Amino acid sequence: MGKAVAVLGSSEGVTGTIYFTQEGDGPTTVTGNVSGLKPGLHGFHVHALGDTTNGCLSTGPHFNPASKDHGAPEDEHRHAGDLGNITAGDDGAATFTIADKQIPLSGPNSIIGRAVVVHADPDDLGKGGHELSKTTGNAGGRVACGIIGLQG
Ligand SMILES: [Cu+2]
Ligand SMILES: [Zn+2]
Repeated sequence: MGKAVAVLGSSEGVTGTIYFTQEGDGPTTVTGNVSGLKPGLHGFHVHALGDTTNGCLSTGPHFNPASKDHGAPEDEHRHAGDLGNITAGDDGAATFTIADKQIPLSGPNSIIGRAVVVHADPDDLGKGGHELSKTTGNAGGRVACGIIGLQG
């Protein structure tokens, strides 16, 4: 069993911890608790770089080893890092479990050492018709992020 964790950092009062587990070559299960969000949907992605020297801005674009357009998690054409949206309740807290096959914890497309990012706005999943829909889902600012590290 592979295990990883990312502790979110934020300049906007968002806190949270995201856990990743993977059994063999199976899907990776992502479980998280994030608080301090505005209620509603928030884009949630793996970004390419584990660099937070300039806050979440320096985590680079969505992790995209296959050079595809942005999409929904269930789409064939998506970035590997496209995990869709998480939903915050009226209390600003989001608790979620996501299973995904494109974010392994080992091998050439491993997400270890990259970053998980929570956005200010909903991810339109590539379908919003905005000029940013096919690259970022027009999900707005990066309100929290954390580097994904292996866990013992
Ligand atoms: Cu993102
Ligand atoms: Zn994307």
